[in-house]
Amino acid sequence: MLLKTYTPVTLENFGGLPEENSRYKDSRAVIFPIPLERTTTYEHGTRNGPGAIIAASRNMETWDEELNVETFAKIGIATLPPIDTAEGTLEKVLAEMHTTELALLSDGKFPVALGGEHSITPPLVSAAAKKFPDLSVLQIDAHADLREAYQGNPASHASAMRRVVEMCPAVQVAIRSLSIEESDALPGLRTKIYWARDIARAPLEKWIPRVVADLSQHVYLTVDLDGFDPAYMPATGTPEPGGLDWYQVTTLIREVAKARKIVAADVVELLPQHGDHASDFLAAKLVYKILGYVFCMS
Ligand SMILES: [Mn+2]
Repeated sequence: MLLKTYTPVTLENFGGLPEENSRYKDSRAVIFPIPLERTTTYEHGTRNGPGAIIAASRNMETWDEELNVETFAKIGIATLPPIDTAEGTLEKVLAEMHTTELALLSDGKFPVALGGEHSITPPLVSAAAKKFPDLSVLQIDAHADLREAYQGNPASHASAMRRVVEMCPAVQVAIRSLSIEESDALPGLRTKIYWARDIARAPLEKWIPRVVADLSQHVYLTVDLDGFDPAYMPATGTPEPGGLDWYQVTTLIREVAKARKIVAADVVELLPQHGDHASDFLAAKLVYKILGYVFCMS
């Protein structure tokens, strides 16, 4: 029985939302925290990403000044408890993610997975591809992540998009780092790359409509936060110079949401740093913006 004698602090949900706006049953969006960190190769700590995003989101203004909407009040945003990624084999954890994503989509929800490392994306995409056979994937990332395997592991973060393009076509935006092996493999892979060097200084109207045109009707969105320039987003494990800024990324997502149906998303690779709150807030606001663009533009 619930005590009624005091006002409880709300649970650690995204946005610090009241219970009536964060019930699973009534929410169209569901935050799915996945603190996976198994194959990280450089700086560690991305397991703390989901917690930092949710903590920042609880101090975020929930009125969207661009869309003139209180997004959460219109759609409801539920937050699942983080999935236990520390116990069991990587295969078991990936299978649980896949099953959960499939269940969320079957319930008609819009899942936003919070990473954690980029290895979470393939099992989520495979769930979305089961529901939406014409699915394509829009990836914003510094890294192509197209290695056949990395350090002997085909489920590595560095192979995430290789697994994805085995399932469905991809459009990769802001890419500026790949290996010779990936470069050689590119012509045979189902992917279109928008190199950071070609778009970072180009007018938005020169490239965003082309990205939209390359996507199918149903789109899975994966944002590796290192797609942003490290000046805006220093808190990642493998930062690369020469990335995109806030308005480039959000305008791209807005235009895709207008012309296509984004059916699920993930935001991955935040590596929270002591004293750097800006990165956590950027990630939190990006998640909220994605929901605004997907649900509140018409
Ligand atoms: Mn990356």
